Amino acid sequence: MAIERTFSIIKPDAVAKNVIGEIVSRFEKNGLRVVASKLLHLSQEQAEGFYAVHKERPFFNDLVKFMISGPIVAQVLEGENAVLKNRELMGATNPKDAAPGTIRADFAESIDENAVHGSDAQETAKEEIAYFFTADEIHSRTR
Ligand code: RTP
Ligand code: MG
Repeated sequence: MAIERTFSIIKPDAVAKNVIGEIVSRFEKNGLRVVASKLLHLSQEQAEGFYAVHKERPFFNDLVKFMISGPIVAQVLEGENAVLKNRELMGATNPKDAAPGTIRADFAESIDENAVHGSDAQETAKEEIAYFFTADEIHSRTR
């Protein structure tokens, strides 16, 4: 199976809860490797740009407000089937629907504050990675 990359955000609620390490540990234990990582506090413009696809949705303003409410961890994860694997580890968008043992079931409080973001397809992963990282900030094992 091909090695893929995906983009992950540990959102402000999870950073505030001090569970960065626990979340990263789940990635590592499940065959995903951190190949780029930065802690940052998004500006409103950065958050609006990242979530531009949701611009017309009713939750857009609240989402942006939440995403700039504190620092986040932006990461590139690499591994077999990385996009899908990360989505499985994250669990459903609404933590109430998330399977037991998933990151959102264990660390998220609500659909608005749901601990993590993960790319939903290989194409969006490429775009999201490029939004946050330059090529020389990514240190692939396979390079
Ligand atoms: P993400 O992009 O954060 O990985 O989450 P996702 O694919 O599971 O969900 P998506 O549909 O892309 O929505 C992005 C984020 O917007 C918030 N949301 N709120 N109140 C609502 O109905 C609602 N729907 C979505 C969530 O925080 C979701 O993660
Ligand atoms: Mg999404």
